Amino acid sequence: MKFETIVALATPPMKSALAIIRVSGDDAFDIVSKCFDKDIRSIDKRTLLVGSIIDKDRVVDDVVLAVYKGPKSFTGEDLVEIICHGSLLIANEIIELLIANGARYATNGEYSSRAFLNQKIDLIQAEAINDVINATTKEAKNLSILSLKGKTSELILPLKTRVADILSLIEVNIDYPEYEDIEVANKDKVVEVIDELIPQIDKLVKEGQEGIIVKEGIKVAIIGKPNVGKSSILNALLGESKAIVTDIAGTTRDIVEGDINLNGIILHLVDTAGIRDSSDVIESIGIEKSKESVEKADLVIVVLDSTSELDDFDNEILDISKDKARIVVYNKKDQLSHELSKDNKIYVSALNNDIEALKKAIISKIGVSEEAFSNPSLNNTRQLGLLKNVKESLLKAKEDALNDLPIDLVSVSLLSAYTSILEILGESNQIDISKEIFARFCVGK
Ligand SMILES: Nc1nc2c(ncn2[C@@H]2O[C@H](COP(=O)(O)OP(=O)(O)OP(=O)(O)O)[C@@H](O)[C@H]2O)c(=O)[nH]1
Ligand SMILES: [Mg+2]
Repeated sequence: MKFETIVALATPPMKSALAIIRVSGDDAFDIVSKCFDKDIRSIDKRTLLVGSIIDKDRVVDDVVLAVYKGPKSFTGEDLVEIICHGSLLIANEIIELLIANGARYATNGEYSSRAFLNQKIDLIQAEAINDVINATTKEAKNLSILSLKGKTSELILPLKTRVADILSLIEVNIDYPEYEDIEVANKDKVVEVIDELIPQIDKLVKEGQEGIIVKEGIKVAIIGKPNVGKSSILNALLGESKAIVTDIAGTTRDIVEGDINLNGIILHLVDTAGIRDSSDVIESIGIEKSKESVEKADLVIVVLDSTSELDDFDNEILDISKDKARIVVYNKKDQLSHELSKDNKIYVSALNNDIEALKKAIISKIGVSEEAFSNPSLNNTRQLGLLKNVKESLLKAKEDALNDLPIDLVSVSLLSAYTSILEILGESNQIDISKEIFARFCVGK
């Protein structure tokens, strides 16, 4: 397969001391040689060169070249990094020159996809590159770096091996029944292996879900009647007066959003319009949005006024949030005279910035373990979705085995579990599964 030579600016498109232009592909050395004052075509190992980019006889810029001979490069192909002066004019001129000599602009993520296609990285690592760049907390960045280093991929290798073991045993039993020295792949064996794998998958799913929370944070909707102090709670959590607070019921009409980092987890907070019956058109739209934000939230904070009895609106709010992960919080505790510590309710005073109890409740409700911050996990929805497919296929195989279906039919579901495992790693299109399986046996030797 021939790879076209691609070029792009690897540094941000702004004025800086230096800029880096990356050129990668089968003709990278050829094309760069046409624009550089030295011929780099015969370079066969990683080399650093100083020289000039030349357009006809004119020097465009004095540069440093980092030359990587494939496959020992990020993309796995011949790759050159041109370190030039950090003016956009210069960088663009060099890129245009490379294009005029046969390169083309790289599309988004094309360097990583080349690295994947050339099997320098697997799909989990390719996804991690993006995650590292987009991480908003130190914890999220650390997790993504673990994935980039291949630690996440290692998590599913034992699973892959075990399913391949049982699959190949079945295949060998079917295809070579005359082999007496090979273990029999019967129904009990299949059930035994699956029973061993399911708890491991459940653990990976749980850790993955926690990893997603560390990486992406959670959406938290603050809901309640007008005037109970929702916006005051938002402001107290954010540590700034972002939402307008007044004693007029119906102050907040639209959604007000803000993010905080609570113990390493990003909370995407959403303050909403107070829920009540309203004839005001604008307020009514706001109330609809409040109800929608309950649907979208991962966690709902229901705010009640601790100085008054619950009314129909409070009950409606408790009802619409009853199936969600939620925390019910009693605000305005500064106005209460009775002893609070006797009941298990969460009391706060947003007015006095006294919201520690709420913060603690949020942390405990999110329930992310310490390990989720430092251990690798399958932490994106694609990986987790496929992992769930693996589990379903294995359960189907177990059911078929228990129903005494012929073993070759049982193996259909096992094969589908195996394919999903390969898909997690992005290997399903590259590897001939039967070859992979039979590589384990020396049948016919
Ligand atoms: N005493 C006391 N007053 C509070 C507390 N929290 C909020 N308030 C007051 O209650 C009133 C309403 O507060 P907001 O934060 O605007 O209430 P809200 O729930 O956002 O109201 P809407 O936007 O109208 O739905 C304001 O006068 C606040 O100062 C508190 O903890 N104690
Ligand atoms: Mg408000």
